[in-house]
Amino acid sequence: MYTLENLPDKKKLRKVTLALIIEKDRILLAMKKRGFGAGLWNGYGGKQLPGESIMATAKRETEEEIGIKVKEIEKIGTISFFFDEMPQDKDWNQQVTLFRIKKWQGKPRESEEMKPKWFHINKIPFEKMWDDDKYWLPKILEGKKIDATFIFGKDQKVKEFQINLA
Ligand code: 6U4
Repeated sequence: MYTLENLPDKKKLRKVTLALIIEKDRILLAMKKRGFGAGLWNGYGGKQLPGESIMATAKRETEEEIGIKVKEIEKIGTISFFFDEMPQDKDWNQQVTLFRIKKWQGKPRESEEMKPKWFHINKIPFEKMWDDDKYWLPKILEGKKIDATFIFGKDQKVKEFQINLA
């Protein structure tokens, strides 16, 4: 069982990206249609490929998943996830690098993996998102940068967490 005081080396975690578009009063989320987090609204992103910078991963995955061309992107945080209850053979533990897309071209469109949709920032569907999002996303909406760690226990619920401002 993981605790915040007893975690494996974060450097060894598998690296993935998560990107968001946030405007004055709205945010573009996307419904994950398959794989990790299917059925949940989330940012767009995925696994870093060998030899690829993490920023290039964020751009590529966003383009693949919601069909826009990313022109300007900024790193806004890091979140490490550890899962107590999952089979250890599958690599559930992961480190997400979080990005905000500041300039892009095109119109968000549905792909095989995700279906994008704009939400008012006062109507974010936290009950249909990963359980951790309600803890950290409000800080991002306030313009803060974060360095966070989440430990998931039973039923994919957050058991313990820490959010540092970066
Ligand atoms: P493929 O191989 O593309 O089917 P898949 O298993 O669907 O992979 P992938 O690579 O798309 O997963 O990556 C998972 C995505 O989910 C990344 O964008 C990061 C994001 N993610 C993972 N855990 C999360 C969590 N607890 N909260 C959250 N996003 C999470 O908000």
